[in-house]
Amino acid sequence: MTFELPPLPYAYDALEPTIDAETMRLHHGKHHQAYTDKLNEAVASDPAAQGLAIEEILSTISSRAPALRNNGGGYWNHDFFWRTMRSGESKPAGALADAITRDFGGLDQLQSEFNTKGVGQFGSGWAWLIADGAGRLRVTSTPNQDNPLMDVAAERGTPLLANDVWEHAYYLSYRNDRADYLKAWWAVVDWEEVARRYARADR
Ligand code: MN3
Repeated sequence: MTFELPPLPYAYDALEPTIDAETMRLHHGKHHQAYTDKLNEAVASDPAAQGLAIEEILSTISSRAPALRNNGGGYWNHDFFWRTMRSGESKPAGALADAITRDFGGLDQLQSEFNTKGVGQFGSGWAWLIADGAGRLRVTSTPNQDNPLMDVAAERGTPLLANDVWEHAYYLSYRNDRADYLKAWWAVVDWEEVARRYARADR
């Protein structure tokens, strides 16, 4: 089995001006492609990983090679990230909106906590909104290409939403201002997709 680069679900310029087309072209066509290629190399050299779904590899990553952790994470995280976004603003609704109010007090508080996690992640990594086994929402962050599916993650759960805080995600438009990028990014979050993920989460 070979992993393939998933196509972007929209055009490179669809998220302008929040995320510029050149960043999207490089991020998908170069970075995500490289994680995909290196994941395939890592799987080819590890018989124990062959034939497994990417989620199975990630949930047992503590017993696997670092190349699978870095590139399997990079492969999965970016596909999830592209599908977290869309052109045009949306807002949380229904059961997801109720859970946000219950667990954070409201959307403003969720966003503020998430942005703080993203700014506070030292070096490269990701900020996440996850659901725990009881359906409660939490904000967390991971270093490098780790994610909350991995058995090495400090906080595990079902990922609902993620933002990439590696410099390659924002440097062309935002330079070194990660906080500014995190604040602006909410304009392209696809809350309908987040709600679908929440509806499917274990609880
Ligand atoms: Mn990235």
